[in-house]
Amino acid sequence: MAKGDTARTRGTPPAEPEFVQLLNPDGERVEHPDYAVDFTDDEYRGMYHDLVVVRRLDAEATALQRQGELGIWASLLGQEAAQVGSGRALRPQDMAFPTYREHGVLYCRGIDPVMPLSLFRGVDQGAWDPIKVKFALYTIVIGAQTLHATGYAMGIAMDGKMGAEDGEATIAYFGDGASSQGDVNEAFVWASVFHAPVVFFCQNNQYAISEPLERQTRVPLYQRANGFGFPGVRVDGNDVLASYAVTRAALDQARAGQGPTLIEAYTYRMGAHTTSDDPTRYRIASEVEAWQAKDPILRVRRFLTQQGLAGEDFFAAVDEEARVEAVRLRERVLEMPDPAPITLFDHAYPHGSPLVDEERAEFARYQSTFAGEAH
Ligand SMILES: Cc1ncc(C[n+]2csc(CCOP(=O)(O)OP(=O)(O)O)c2C)c(N)n1
Ligand SMILES: [Mg+2]
Repeated sequence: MAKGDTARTRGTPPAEPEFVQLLNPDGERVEHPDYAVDFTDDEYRGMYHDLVVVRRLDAEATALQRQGELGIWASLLGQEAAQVGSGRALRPQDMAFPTYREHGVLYCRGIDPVMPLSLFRGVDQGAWDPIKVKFALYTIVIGAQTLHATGYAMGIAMDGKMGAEDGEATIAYFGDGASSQGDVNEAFVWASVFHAPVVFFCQNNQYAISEPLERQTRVPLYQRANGFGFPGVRVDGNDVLASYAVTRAALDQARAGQGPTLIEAYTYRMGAHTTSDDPTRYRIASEVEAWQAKDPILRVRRFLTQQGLAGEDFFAAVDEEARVEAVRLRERVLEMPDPAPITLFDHAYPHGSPLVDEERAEFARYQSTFAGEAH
Protein backbone atom coordinates (compact mmCIF):
# COMPACT_ATOMS: atom_id res chain seq x y z
CA MET A 1 0.00 0.00 0.00
CA ALA A 2 1.51 3.34 -1.03
CA LYS A 3 2.03 6.05 1.57
CA GLY A 4 -1.18 7.99 2.08
CA ASP A 5 -3.20 5.27 0.38
CA THR A 6 -5.54 4.88 3.29
CA ALA A 7 -8.57 2.66 3.40
CA ARG A 8 -10.75 5.65 2.62
CA THR A 9 -8.85 6.70 -0.47
CA ARG A 10 -9.21 3.12 -1.69
CA GLY A 11 -12.93 3.54 -1.94
CA THR A 12 -14.48 2.48 1.35
CA PRO A 13 -17.78 4.30 1.72
CA PRO A 14 -17.84 7.21 4.16
CA ALA A 15 -18.13 6.14 7.81
CA GLU A 16 -21.48 6.29 9.66
CA PRO A 17 -22.45 9.91 9.77
CA GLU A 18 -22.27 12.35 12.58
CA PHE A 19 -25.04 14.84 12.23
CA VAL A 20 -27.12 17.40 14.02
CA GLN A 21 -30.05 15.61 15.59
CA LEU A 22 -32.69 17.05 17.91
CA LEU A 23 -35.21 14.21 17.81
CA ASN A 24 -34.05 10.60 17.68
CA PRO A 25 -35.96 7.71 16.09
CA ASP A 26 -37.49 6.83 19.48
CA GLY A 27 -39.08 10.26 19.64
CA GLU A 28 -36.74 11.56 22.35
CA ARG A 29 -35.41 15.11 22.31
CA VAL A 30 -31.63 15.33 21.94
CA GLU A 31 -29.68 18.41 23.01
CA HIS A 32 -27.17 20.01 20.66
CA PRO A 33 -24.68 22.73 21.66
CA ASP A 34 -25.28 24.84 18.53
CA TYR A 35 -28.90 24.25 17.62
CA ALA A 36 -32.19 24.35 19.48
CA VAL A 37 -35.85 24.76 18.69
CA ASP A 38 -38.57 26.27 20.78
CA PHE A 39 -41.95 25.47 19.30
CA THR A 40 -45.36 25.89 20.82
CA ASP A 41 -47.47 22.76 21.26
CA ASP A 42 -49.55 23.81 18.26
CA GLU A 43 -46.45 24.21 16.14
CA TYR A 44 -45.27 20.70 17.02
CA ARG A 45 -48.69 19.34 16.10
CA GLY A 46 -48.69 21.45 12.93
CA MET A 47 -45.40 19.95 11.87
CA TYR A 48 -46.79 16.44 12.33
CA HIS A 49 -49.83 17.45 10.29
CA ASP A 50 -47.69 18.68 7.39
CA LEU A 51 -45.55 15.53 7.40
CA VAL A 52 -48.60 13.28 7.25
CA VAL A 53 -50.40 15.32 4.60
CA VAL A 54 -47.43 15.58 2.25
CA ARG A 55 -46.83 11.83 2.51
CA ARG A 56 -50.49 11.09 1.81
CA LEU A 57 -50.67 13.46 -1.18
CA ASP A 58 -47.46 11.96 -2.51
CA ALA A 59 -48.92 8.44 -2.26
CA GLU A 60 -52.00 9.64 -4.16
CA ALA A 61 -49.83 11.09 -6.91
CA THR A 62 -47.94 7.80 -7.22
CA ALA A 63 -51.26 5.94 -7.48
CA LEU A 64 -52.53 8.40 -10.10
CA GLN A 65 -49.43 7.78 -12.19
CA ARG A 66 -49.89 4.03 -11.87
CA GLN A 67 -53.43 4.44 -13.18
CA GLY A 68 -52.17 6.35 -16.21
CA GLU A 69 -53.32 9.78 -15.02
CA LEU A 70 -49.83 11.30 -14.73
CA GLY A 71 -46.92 10.85 -17.11
CA ILE A 72 -44.40 10.35 -14.32
CA TRP A 73 -44.04 11.10 -10.60
CA ALA A 74 -40.96 11.63 -8.43
CA SER A 75 -41.95 10.58 -4.92
CA LEU A 76 -40.68 12.30 -1.78
CA LEU A 77 -41.34 9.22 0.38
CA GLY A 78 -38.81 9.17 3.23
CA GLN A 79 -37.73 12.77 2.70
CA GLU A 80 -40.71 14.46 4.38
CA ALA A 81 -38.77 15.74 7.39
CA ALA A 82 -35.96 17.29 5.34
CA GLN A 83 -38.55 19.08 3.21
CA VAL A 84 -41.06 20.14 5.85
CA GLY A 85 -38.30 21.16 8.29
CA SER A 86 -36.41 23.27 5.76
CA GLY A 87 -39.61 24.50 4.09
CA ARG A 88 -41.00 25.80 7.36
CA ALA A 89 -37.65 27.46 8.11
CA LEU A 90 -38.02 29.80 5.14
CA ARG A 91 -39.20 33.29 5.94
CA PRO A 92 -41.88 34.77 3.65
CA GLN A 93 -39.37 36.91 1.74
CA ASP A 94 -36.98 34.00 1.01
CA MET A 95 -36.82 32.50 -2.48
CA ALA A 96 -36.62 28.72 -2.98
CA PHE A 97 -35.21 26.91 -6.02
CA PRO A 98 -36.46 23.30 -6.09
CA THR A 99 -35.64 20.17 -8.07
CA TYR A 100 -38.52 17.99 -9.27
CA ARG A 101 -39.05 16.29 -5.88
CA GLU A 102 -39.73 19.21 -3.53
CA HIS A 103 -43.48 18.71 -3.14
CA GLY A 104 -43.15 19.06 0.64
CA VAL A 105 -41.38 22.40 0.41
CA LEU A 106 -43.99 23.55 -2.10
CA TYR A 107 -46.73 22.61 0.37
CA CYS A 108 -45.01 24.55 3.18
CA ARG A 109 -44.79 27.61 0.93
CA GLY A 110 -48.58 27.57 0.85
CA ILE A 111 -48.75 26.63 -2.84
CA ASP A 112 -51.71 24.58 -4.05
CA PRO A 113 -50.44 20.96 -3.98
CA VAL A 114 -52.25 20.20 -7.23
CA MET A 115 -49.79 22.40 -9.12
CA PRO A 116 -47.04 19.82 -9.64
CA LEU A 117 -49.61 17.26 -10.74
CA SER A 118 -50.75 19.38 -13.67
CA LEU A 119 -47.11 19.65 -14.67
CA PHE A 120 -46.59 15.88 -14.54
CA ARG A 121 -49.92 15.31 -16.29
CA GLY A 122 -48.62 17.42 -19.11
CA VAL A 123 -51.43 19.96 -19.09
CA ASP A 124 -49.11 22.88 -18.30
CA GLN A 125 -45.44 23.60 -17.81
CA GLY A 126 -45.59 24.57 -14.16
CA ALA A 127 -48.45 26.95 -13.49
CA TRP A 128 -47.37 28.82 -10.39
CA ASP A 129 -45.93 32.32 -10.54
CA PRO A 130 -42.42 31.89 -9.09
CA ILE A 131 -42.03 35.52 -8.10
CA LYS A 132 -45.41 35.72 -6.41
CA VAL A 133 -45.03 32.53 -4.36
CA LYS A 134 -41.23 32.79 -3.93
CA PHE A 135 -40.75 29.27 -5.26
CA ALA A 136 -39.11 28.76 -8.65
CA LEU A 137 -40.41 26.28 -11.20
CA TYR A 138 -39.37 22.65 -10.85
CA THR A 139 -36.02 22.05 -12.52
CA ILE A 140 -35.28 18.74 -14.19
CA VAL A 141 -31.78 19.68 -15.38
CA ILE A 142 -29.76 18.29 -12.50
CA GLY A 143 -28.05 21.02 -10.49
CA ALA A 144 -28.99 23.95 -12.74
CA GLN A 145 -31.11 25.58 -10.06
CA THR A 146 -28.09 26.04 -7.79
CA LEU A 147 -26.76 28.56 -10.32
CA HIS A 148 -30.16 30.23 -10.58
CA ALA A 149 -30.31 30.52 -6.79
CA THR A 150 -26.79 31.91 -6.62
CA GLY A 151 -27.43 34.49 -9.32
CA TYR A 152 -30.67 35.49 -7.61
CA ALA A 153 -28.82 35.76 -4.30
CA MET A 154 -26.15 37.97 -5.85
CA GLY A 155 -29.00 40.15 -7.08
CA ILE A 156 -30.37 40.41 -3.55
CA ALA A 157 -26.98 41.63 -2.35
CA MET A 158 -26.69 44.13 -5.23
CA ASP A 159 -30.18 45.44 -4.48
CA GLY A 160 -29.12 46.10 -0.88
CA LYS A 161 -31.70 43.67 0.51
CA MET A 162 -29.15 41.78 2.58
CA GLY A 163 -27.60 42.60 5.92
CA ALA A 164 -30.69 43.21 8.04
CA GLU A 165 -32.98 40.96 9.97
CA ASP A 166 -35.69 41.40 7.36
CA GLY A 167 -33.24 40.78 4.53
CA GLU A 168 -33.78 38.14 1.89
CA ALA A 169 -32.04 34.84 1.33
CA THR A 170 -32.35 32.00 -1.16
CA ILE A 171 -32.28 28.26 -0.78
CA ALA A 172 -31.24 25.85 -3.51
CA TYR A 173 -32.38 22.23 -3.26
CA PHE A 174 -30.40 19.50 -4.95
CA GLY A 175 -29.46 15.86 -4.52
CA ASP A 176 -26.37 13.81 -3.74
CA GLY A 177 -26.01 12.98 -7.43
CA ALA A 178 -26.20 16.65 -8.37
CA SER A 179 -23.18 17.32 -6.19
CA SER A 180 -21.06 15.83 -8.99
CA GLN A 181 -22.38 18.29 -11.57
CA GLY A 182 -20.29 21.19 -12.83
CA ASP A 183 -23.19 23.59 -12.25
CA VAL A 184 -23.27 22.87 -8.52
CA ASN A 185 -19.53 23.30 -8.11
CA GLU A 186 -19.62 26.53 -10.13
CA ALA A 187 -22.47 27.78 -7.97
CA PHE A 188 -20.35 27.08 -4.88
CA VAL A 189 -17.48 29.18 -6.30
CA TRP A 190 -19.68 32.12 -7.23
CA ALA A 191 -21.62 32.05 -3.96
CA SER A 192 -18.41 31.87 -1.96
CA VAL A 193 -16.44 34.65 -3.60
CA PHE A 194 -19.45 36.96 -3.87
CA HIS A 195 -20.61 36.13 -0.36
CA ALA A 196 -24.07 35.49 -1.76
CA PRO A 197 -27.01 34.96 0.61
CA VAL A 198 -27.75 31.40 -0.51
CA VAL A 199 -28.19 28.14 1.39
CA PHE A 200 -27.33 24.99 -0.54
CA PHE A 201 -29.66 22.30 0.76
CA CYS A 202 -28.51 18.88 -0.41
CA GLN A 203 -30.91 16.06 0.29
CA ASN A 204 -28.54 13.14 0.36
CA ASN A 205 -31.07 10.37 -0.20
CA GLN A 206 -28.20 7.93 -0.90
CA TYR A 207 -28.99 7.43 -4.58
CA ALA A 208 -28.86 9.20 -7.92
CA ILE A 209 -31.35 6.95 -9.66
CA SER A 210 -29.42 3.65 -9.28
CA GLU A 211 -26.00 5.13 -8.49
CA PRO A 212 -25.20 4.89 -4.77
CA LEU A 213 -23.50 7.62 -2.78
CA GLU A 214 -20.09 5.96 -2.89
CA ARG A 215 -20.05 6.57 -6.64
CA GLN A 216 -20.34 10.34 -6.01
CA THR A 217 -17.90 11.00 -3.20
CA ARG A 218 -15.26 9.64 -0.88
CA VAL A 219 -15.77 12.32 1.73
CA PRO A 220 -19.02 13.29 3.44
CA LEU A 221 -20.75 15.74 1.12
CA TYR A 222 -21.03 18.55 3.66
CA GLN A 223 -17.22 18.63 3.91
CA ARG A 224 -17.03 19.74 0.28
CA ALA A 225 -17.93 23.25 1.46
CA ASN A 226 -14.54 23.59 3.20
CA GLY A 227 -12.72 23.60 -0.10
CA PHE A 228 -14.93 26.41 -1.38
CA GLY A 229 -14.49 28.52 1.73
CA PHE A 230 -17.83 28.39 3.46
CA PRO A 231 -19.31 26.26 6.22
CA GLY A 232 -20.90 22.88 5.72
CA VAL A 233 -23.12 21.07 8.20
CA ARG A 234 -24.72 17.65 8.19
CA VAL A 235 -28.16 17.25 9.65
CA ASP A 236 -30.32 14.21 10.29
CA GLY A 237 -32.64 14.68 7.35
CA ASN A 238 -35.21 12.36 8.93
CA ASP A 239 -35.47 14.73 11.90
CA VAL A 240 -37.87 17.57 11.17
CA LEU A 241 -36.76 19.60 14.18
CA ALA A 242 -33.06 19.47 13.30
CA SER A 243 -33.80 20.13 9.62
CA TYR A 244 -35.74 23.21 10.68
CA ALA A 245 -33.14 24.50 13.14
CA VAL A 246 -30.13 24.08 10.87
CA THR A 247 -31.88 25.62 7.86
CA ARG A 248 -33.30 28.55 9.84
CA ALA A 249 -29.83 29.35 11.23
CA ALA A 250 -28.14 29.10 7.82
CA LEU A 251 -30.78 31.30 6.15
CA ASP A 252 -30.53 33.90 8.90
CA GLN A 253 -26.74 33.96 8.58
CA ALA A 254 -27.08 34.39 4.82
CA ARG A 255 -29.61 37.22 5.14
CA ALA A 256 -27.35 38.93 7.68
CA GLY A 257 -24.54 39.00 5.13
CA GLN A 258 -22.46 36.12 6.45
CA GLY A 259 -22.39 34.20 3.19
CA PRO A 260 -23.49 30.75 2.04
CA THR A 261 -23.80 27.44 3.89
CA LEU A 262 -23.97 23.92 2.55
CA ILE A 263 -26.44 21.71 4.41
CA GLU A 264 -26.32 17.99 3.81
CA ALA A 265 -29.61 16.49 4.95
CA TYR A 266 -28.79 12.84 5.46
CA THR A 267 -31.86 10.88 4.50
CA TYR A 268 -33.11 8.02 2.34
CA ARG A 269 -35.29 7.71 -0.73
CA MET A 270 -37.73 5.03 0.45
CA GLY A 271 -39.37 4.57 -2.93
CA ALA A 272 -38.29 4.46 -6.53
CA HIS A 273 -36.36 7.32 -8.13
CA THR A 274 -39.47 7.98 -10.20
CA THR A 275 -42.37 5.82 -11.28
CA SER A 276 -40.18 4.79 -14.26
CA ASP A 277 -37.67 3.11 -11.95
CA ASP A 278 -37.50 -0.26 -10.19
CA PRO A 279 -35.16 -0.01 -7.18
CA THR A 280 -35.29 -3.75 -6.45
CA ARG A 281 -32.85 -4.07 -9.36
CA TYR A 282 -30.05 -2.31 -7.52
CA ARG A 283 -30.62 -2.31 -3.75
CA ILE A 284 -31.45 -4.89 -1.14
CA ALA A 285 -34.56 -5.06 1.03
CA SER A 286 -32.62 -5.09 4.33
CA GLU A 287 -31.21 -1.64 3.54
CA VAL A 288 -34.71 -0.25 3.06
CA GLU A 289 -35.90 -1.96 6.25
CA ALA A 290 -33.04 -0.41 8.25
CA TRP A 291 -34.19 3.03 7.14
CA GLN A 292 -37.81 2.23 7.94
CA ALA A 293 -36.76 2.22 11.59
CA LYS A 294 -35.66 5.85 11.16
CA ASP A 295 -38.99 6.96 9.74
CA PRO A 296 -39.39 10.74 9.92
CA ILE A 297 -43.09 10.71 10.83
CA LEU A 298 -43.11 7.92 13.38
CA ARG A 299 -40.57 9.68 15.59
CA VAL A 300 -42.69 12.86 15.74
CA ARG A 301 -45.74 10.77 16.60
CA ARG A 302 -43.79 9.11 19.40
CA PHE A 303 -42.58 12.48 20.62
CA LEU A 304 -46.09 13.96 20.68
CA THR A 305 -47.40 10.90 22.52
CA GLN A 306 -44.59 10.78 25.08
CA GLN A 307 -44.90 14.52 25.78
CA GLY A 308 -48.67 14.26 26.12
CA LEU A 309 -49.14 16.73 23.27
CA ALA A 310 -51.40 14.49 21.22
CA GLY A 311 -53.35 11.27 21.47
CA GLU A 312 -55.16 8.81 19.24
CA ASP A 313 -57.99 11.24 18.47
CA PHE A 314 -55.57 13.80 17.11
CA PHE A 315 -53.69 11.25 14.98
CA ALA A 316 -56.95 9.87 13.59
CA ALA A 317 -58.18 13.40 12.77
CA VAL A 318 -54.95 14.20 10.90
CA ASP A 319 -55.19 10.93 8.94
CA GLU A 320 -58.77 11.76 8.01
CA GLU A 321 -57.84 15.29 6.95
CA ALA A 322 -55.02 13.89 4.80
CA ARG A 323 -57.40 11.36 3.24
CA VAL A 324 -59.92 14.06 2.35
CA GLU A 325 -57.18 16.25 0.87
CA ALA A 326 -55.99 13.29 -1.20
CA VAL A 327 -59.49 12.56 -2.51
CA ARG A 328 -59.88 16.21 -3.47
CA LEU A 329 -56.48 16.17 -5.16
CA ARG A 330 -57.50 13.14 -7.23
CA GLU A 331 -60.81 14.72 -8.24
CA ARG A 332 -59.11 17.88 -9.37
CA VAL A 333 -56.53 15.98 -11.43
CA LEU A 334 -59.24 14.00 -13.20
CA GLU A 335 -61.16 17.23 -13.91
CA MET A 336 -58.18 18.94 -15.58
CA PRO A 337 -59.08 19.75 -19.18
CA ASP A 338 -56.62 18.57 -21.80
CA PRO A 339 -54.87 21.52 -23.38
CA ALA A 340 -55.33 22.17 -27.11
CA PRO A 341 -52.36 20.53 -28.88
CA ILE A 342 -51.39 23.82 -30.53
CA THR A 343 -50.56 25.31 -27.11
CA LEU A 344 -47.47 23.10 -27.14
CA PHE A 345 -45.75 25.96 -28.96
CA ASP A 346 -46.66 28.57 -26.33
CA HIS A 347 -44.17 29.83 -23.77
CA ALA A 348 -41.13 28.43 -25.59
CA TYR A 349 -39.89 32.02 -25.94
CA PRO A 350 -41.35 35.03 -24.13
CA HIS A 351 -41.52 37.10 -27.35
CA GLY A 352 -41.88 34.35 -29.93
CA SER A 353 -39.33 33.03 -32.38
CA PRO A 354 -39.50 32.84 -36.21
CA LEU A 355 -38.75 29.09 -36.16
CA VAL A 356 -41.35 28.27 -33.50
CA ASP A 357 -43.88 30.51 -35.29
CA GLU A 358 -43.26 28.61 -38.50
CA GLU A 359 -43.64 25.26 -36.74
CA ARG A 360 -46.86 26.40 -35.07
CA ALA A 361 -48.32 27.47 -38.44
CA GLU A 362 -47.34 24.15 -39.98
CA PHE A 363 -48.92 22.23 -37.13
CA ALA A 364 -52.11 24.31 -37.44
CA ARG A 365 -52.27 23.44 -41.17
CA TYR A 366 -51.78 19.76 -40.32
CA GLN A 367 -54.50 19.86 -37.67
CA SER A 368 -56.93 21.53 -40.08
CA THR A 369 -56.74 18.41 -42.27
CA PHE A 370 -58.70 16.64 -39.51
CA ALA A 371 -61.47 19.26 -39.48
CA GLY A 372 -64.87 17.68 -39.04
CA GLU A 373 -63.50 14.27 -38.11
CA ALA A 374 -64.35 12.75 -34.79
CA HIS A 375 -61.15 11.98 -32.94
C1 LIG B 1 -27.99 17.50 -16.48
C2 LIG B 1 -28.76 16.21 -16.29
N1 LIG B 1 -28.11 15.04 -16.41
C3 LIG B 1 -28.78 13.88 -16.22
C4 LIG B 1 -30.12 13.89 -15.94
C5 LIG B 1 -30.87 12.58 -15.71
N2 LIG B 1 -31.20 12.44 -14.29
C6 LIG B 1 -32.43 12.69 -13.82
S1 LIG B 1 -32.54 12.47 -12.16
C7 LIG B 1 -30.91 12.02 -12.06
C8 LIG B 1 -30.31 11.65 -10.72
C9 LIG B 1 -30.30 12.77 -9.73
O1 LIG B 1 -29.92 12.27 -8.47
P1 LIG B 1 -29.83 13.21 -7.20
O2 LIG B 1 -29.17 14.49 -7.53
O3 LIG B 1 -29.25 12.42 -6.10
O4 LIG B 1 -31.36 13.58 -6.89
P2 LIG B 1 -32.57 12.60 -6.47
O5 LIG B 1 -33.27 12.21 -7.73
O6 LIG B 1 -32.00 11.46 -5.71
O7 LIG B 1 -33.48 13.44 -5.63
C10 LIG B 1 -30.31 12.04 -13.31
C11 LIG B 1 -28.91 11.67 -13.58
C12 LIG B 1 -30.77 15.15 -15.86
N3 LIG B 1 -32.06 15.25 -15.57
N4 LIG B 1 -30.05 16.29 -16.02
MG1 LIG C 1 -30.21 11.39 -4.61
